[in-house]
Order: sequence, then C-alpha cells, then structure tokens
Amino acid sequence: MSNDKLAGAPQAGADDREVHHHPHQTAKTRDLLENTVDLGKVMTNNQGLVIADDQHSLKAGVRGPTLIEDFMLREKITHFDHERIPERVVHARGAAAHGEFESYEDLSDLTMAAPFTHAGKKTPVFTRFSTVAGNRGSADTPRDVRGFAVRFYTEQGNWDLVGNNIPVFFIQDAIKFPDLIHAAKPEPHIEIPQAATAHDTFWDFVSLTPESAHMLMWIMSDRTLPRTFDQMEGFGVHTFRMVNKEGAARFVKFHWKPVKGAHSMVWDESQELQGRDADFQRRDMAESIEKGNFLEWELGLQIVEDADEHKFDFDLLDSTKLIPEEQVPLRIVGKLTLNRNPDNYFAETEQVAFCTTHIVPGIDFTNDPLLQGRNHSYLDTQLKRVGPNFAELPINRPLVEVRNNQRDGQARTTINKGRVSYFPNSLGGGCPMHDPANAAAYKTYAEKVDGAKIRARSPSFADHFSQATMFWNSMAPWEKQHIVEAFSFELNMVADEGVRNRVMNELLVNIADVLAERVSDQTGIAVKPTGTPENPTPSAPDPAGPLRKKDAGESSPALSQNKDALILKGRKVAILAADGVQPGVVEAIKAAVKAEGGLTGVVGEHRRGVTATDGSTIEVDRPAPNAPSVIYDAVVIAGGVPTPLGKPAAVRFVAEAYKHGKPIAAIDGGAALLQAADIGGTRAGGDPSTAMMGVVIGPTAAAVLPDFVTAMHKHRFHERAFDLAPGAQATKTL
Ligand code: HDD
Repeated sequence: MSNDKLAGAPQAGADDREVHHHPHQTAKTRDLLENTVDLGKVMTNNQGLVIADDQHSLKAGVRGPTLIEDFMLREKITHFDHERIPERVVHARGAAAHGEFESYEDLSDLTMAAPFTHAGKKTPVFTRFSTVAGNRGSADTPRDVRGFAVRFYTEQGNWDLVGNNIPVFFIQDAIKFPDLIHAAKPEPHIEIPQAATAHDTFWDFVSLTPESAHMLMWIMSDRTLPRTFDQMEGFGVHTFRMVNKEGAARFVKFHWKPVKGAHSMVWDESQELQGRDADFQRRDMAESIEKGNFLEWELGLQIVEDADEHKFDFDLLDSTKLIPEEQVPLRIVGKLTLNRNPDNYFAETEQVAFCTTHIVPGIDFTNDPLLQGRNHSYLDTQLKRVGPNFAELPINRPLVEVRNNQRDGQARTTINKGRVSYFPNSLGGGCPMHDPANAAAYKTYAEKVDGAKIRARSPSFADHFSQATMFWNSMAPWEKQHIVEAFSFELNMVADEGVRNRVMNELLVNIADVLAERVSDQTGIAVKPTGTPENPTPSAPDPAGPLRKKDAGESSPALSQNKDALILKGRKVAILAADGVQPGVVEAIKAAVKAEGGLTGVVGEHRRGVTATDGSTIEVDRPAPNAPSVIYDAVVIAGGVPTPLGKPAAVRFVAEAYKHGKPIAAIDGGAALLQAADIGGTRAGGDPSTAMMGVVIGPTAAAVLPDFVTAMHKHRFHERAFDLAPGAQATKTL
C-alpha cells in the first residue's frame, strides 16, 4: 500500500465502505433519485422523506396545540436529546488534529514497528491534547497536566501512544488512580473548583502519598502552563519495550520535543486567558494549521539495553521516575507534523478512542504497574463512552481491514455476510483464520515471569524524593520562584491546617530546605516535624522522610525551560497604533516579524482604522477592547498622538504585557505609553532610551526592530517580576 493511500485513509467521510453505502442503492436507483429529488441540496429526515417545512411544527390551527402525530418534530427533537455521549472521566476537554509521522531512519535493528521501517517512512497520525481535570466545557489554560495522545495508523494496525506533557506520574500503581482523580476533581458535594486543583482534597491525598512528590514539582512548575500545544514536550511516561525481528528487546522511553522549543506562560496570564479566551490553545492550533504554520515535534528515544535494566538508582518500571537525558541521551528518530484540522469535532475528536493496549509488532509493555493497570481501563472506558462498536467509526478504524468473528452489539454498521461467525470452522473455508506463522502477526515478547502472588510495592520504588530534589536543583532562579509562588498559591487555598502542615513538613522539607522556607514565608505554614507535641498532625503511613537525599546535588539541565526560543514561527506580535503614527512604521514592524515567521495584529482604537501623518489609513485587526494582551506574545507600540490608543485600555495592555515578561518595543511617541504604564527606565527616572529587560525604546522602527527580534528569542523576561538580580531593572540586557 502506498503512503499516499495511507495518508488518506483515516479521513472521516472519505470512505463510504459499509457506513454510507446502502445495500439497495444501485446506480439506477441513484439516477432515479437524482431526477426526482435534488439530492445535493434538499433536507430529508432520517427516514429519507424530503422535508417541506423545517421551521413550523404541526399544529391544530396556527395558534392551536402541537399535534403528537408530528413525527418530523419528534424525530428532530428526540435526536437532539440524545446528542451527547458521556464525556471522558478524565481528559474530557481536548482538541485534536491530523498529521503524519516521518521516520528519519531505518530503526529495524531496534523494532519491527511499521513507522520506523525506513528513512522517509510516513505514517498518518491523529493527535489529541487535553487537560485532565476540567469538564469538556472548561477552559484551555488552567494549571493542569496536558494529555498528549498520538495515534499512528500503521499498516500493522493502530498504535496509540497515550502520553502526557510531563514525563512522570503521581502514583506508582494504577490501583490508586480512582482515588487520585476523586481527590483532584471538584469536591463532590459542591462540584468546586472546576478545572483546578486548588483544594483540600487534592492536597490531602498527595500529602498522604509521598510518591507524588516528584510529579508535584512538575505540576507546580510552569510545565502545567504551556503557552501553546506546540511549545510543550510530550512523553510516553512509562518504560516500554522495542522488539526487533530477531526477538531481541530493549527498554525505551518516548519523548516528543517541540521544534519551537518548550515555553510556558505565567500563572496570572493563564488565569486571565481563561476568561479572555477560554479556547486559546485549541484556537492557536486550529488557526496555525489553517495558516500553514503546522505544529511539529521530533520524536526522541531513550534506549536502555536489556542488560542495563538495573544499572540506575531508580527502577525503570516506576512511573514516578525519569531517566535523566544526561544519563541516557535522546536519539532523535523522526518528526511529527500536525497539518489538518478535523472536519467534525464530535465524529473525530470526541469519538476517538485511544487505548494503551493498542500496540503493534515491535512495541511491547513492561511490568510497570501503572501501565499494566491502564491497560484495563481504556478499552473499558471506550465501551462505556462510545459503545461496543467504537472500532468501526471512521476515526477509530485501522487501515487494515478488520476480519474476525466479533458480531452485533449496539449500532453495528458492518454487514457481515454468511453463516460462519466462529473459529475454527470448515464451512467458511477456515476463514478468517489466525496465523501463527505470519511475520506480521502480533506476538507478545516472551519475557520470563516468575513470582509469588503478592500485593506489595517493590523496595526499588521507595525513593520518592531524590528526583523531586533533582528537578528543583535543575531550575533557573525564575523557575524556582514560579514554583514557590505556585505552591504558595495552592496551599493558601487549602483551609485544613493538617493538610497544609503535612505538605510542608512531609513533602517540601524532604525536597529542598530553601523551597520549604520560601513557601513557609509566603503561607505562614511553620516548618516543624509532624507527629510531635509541637505539631501533632498525623504523618503519612507510607515511608516519607527517611528515604530522602535532602538537597542532594544532582541536577539535569534538560529539565529546565530557561532556554531561548529556537524559532519565532507563529508568535503573535501586537502592533499598537493610533492616529498620528509615522507612515511606514507599521509596515516595517510587520516585515521584521514576518521575516522571522511571526504573525502580527494591528490593535487600534476602532475597527475603522488608524490615520498616519501622511493621511494614509492603516487597517486595524482588533479594536483595543477586543484585544487582550494575553493573546499576544510581544508588543510593539508603533506611535501616534497623544498616546497610542489614548485610553486606559492601552495602559493596561502594556502594563500587563510587561508584568507577564513579554518583549516590548516603543517607537517614537510610543515611549509615552510606557511612561503612563510606569515601565522601565522611566520608572527609575532614568534615560527612556535605555533598552532594558526586553524593553526596547527608540526613535524609529529601524532603530528598535533588531533588538526587539533578539528580545523575542528570549521568549520572556521573567526576572522583571521580582528582584532576583539586585538592580535588575537597570540591567541592560540587549
Ligand atoms: Fe489515562 C484518558 C494519559 C494514567 C485511565 N489518559 C487519558 C488521556 C490521556 C491519558 C492523554 C486522554 C486520551 C484522549 O485524548 O482521548 N493516563 C495518561 C497518562 C497516564 C495515565 C500519561 C500515566 C502515565 N489513565 C491513567 C491510569 C488510568 C487511566 C493509571 C486508570 C487506571 N485515562 C484513563 C481512562 C481515560 C484516560 C479512564 C479517560 C477517557 C479515556 O481514557 O479515553 O481510561
């Protein structure tokens, strides 16, 4: 089968195999229909009747009661009543896109998996991003883990890599998952809070579950505030196996590395976005794809030889641990590109049914108890959510034609023929038959297993703090500051004294003293051991404190997001302009940003445009009241009199962009707006032309744009928000 053919296959509606084909429709009857009814245009009901009037129900007299015999009304309303399926019990809010995965090399020495058979091999994919806690109608940007689920439609069958944007998880054993989610979701008596975890139950659970310490560091970091989907990393989380044709297996961890680099927003910004544009991330993805700014990640593998399974100071089967990239470097093996929006949200994004058990020859599980438990959950949830025939839906259908003896069930669409629906059979010529000798057949890796039945955790899973400390050690000062602020915010939301106490004295103190002290400063929670007369809070039953390596020196630079933006593709720059702007300035800004692959939007007072000093009109993309700063990545004040926009909205816009660390440039009279917003050198009474902390001020576009572009590559200037470096405000960074 050619790749082109594969690429077209999962398209909804493109395939009219059993789903749309009518068993009685022939070319002749279709002709007949075309002649009597204009099939392309008219509306029919589900029975096939052409509808005469879809606007008025059938009544006894124009003002009379509606008649129960109105089957048209009843059909329409009844179908509407049944439009919803249960939303996902977790990861309910999501957005997805189609695309392809291209392998850079032939990996057949490692795996038989079809996506890696040769360099240039393309496999169609469907990828869904999600938040975990919020309901389907919640917002895109709460502090939450993001799901990162990739389905590969391979010629061996569907392979679902159902990962997250964080490489570790809260718990080590799936038996705790329902409790974790009950604790994290809104409190059951009042269904509060929506799409957030700032409440007593979550912190109660994690404070009693010290294995969550490492994950807590990740979720309290900016990783849970990704700026866009394509600026976040993705991880398969578990250690999987790759198996080659000879049956040799190696351990593997999967990483998705965003081509744009991994960058986040700040907490204040993410909160504001929830109100200003609840669809910010899904909109960004859909619009980027429409504009041809496709979303791209490279796939990295961490391969561990079978013989090296026990060479780490953690267990590869423990999902609360990662393998530092410095210990096992990533091998970059291919690229994921998302390049096509779904045609229909419900048919594709809502009904896609990922299963961790969807693996293909060449990929296998390990005994990670979290993965093993997940493997029960996904099929089960799809049966409940979408139904027993979920695999027949266009988005879920594998490329391979499905042939087996599974039959019937609700909403079955396949019309299986003949009398044979069992195996073995002779009446059907033995078909469909299983085929042990077939090289394409899925065979489980023959791992040797031997053990007494036991409910226990392996002692090799017992160190809950070393990697949490390593994460802390790996952060830049501003990242540490954000973590302190996040813990402080969350713990300040917790009312129960005992819970606050346990988080501080059984988790934070075991991660890093300075973290505990700084959170203590911001929350007033005393640092003193639990279970003592001074602090009678009962301690967690599980081993906590003694297993730490407090303030150990290990760090992993790969974990920090303190890195420049690799490319500026798709970054949105607001150009604030007002009447009296110099001619050519807006065009020059647009050209400079476009040259870097960025996008611009002109923000003016009204939709009617802005008049330059030469009388020309500059088109406005968004009027100021409709243009919150949080939807842009940077801002250039193009000038104009008296101050651009001349309204408090403009002052708020730049003050907020400044607070959120965004690059700012002011040209000509634009500097007055900075002054009004109390920004930069003007605050210190210094020279307003000084370029500082990503604020670039100058008389002309040509003078400021090169420095502004350099500033954009820094992504954000977080140090502005707090005095990390003494005198930081006056530091010239450009
Ligand atoms: Fe899960 C959905 C990721 C642990 C049970 N999970 C779901 C989705 C993602 C993840 C991305 C959304 C898929 C989509 O877009 O449709 N889940 C993870 C990761 C985990 C994890 C990375 C840990 C490493 N999950 C996990 C456990 C269990 C589940 C331990 C149960 C024992 N997850 C589910 C589920 C969901 C789900 C109930 C809800 C909706 C769905 O499956 O389709 O089966």
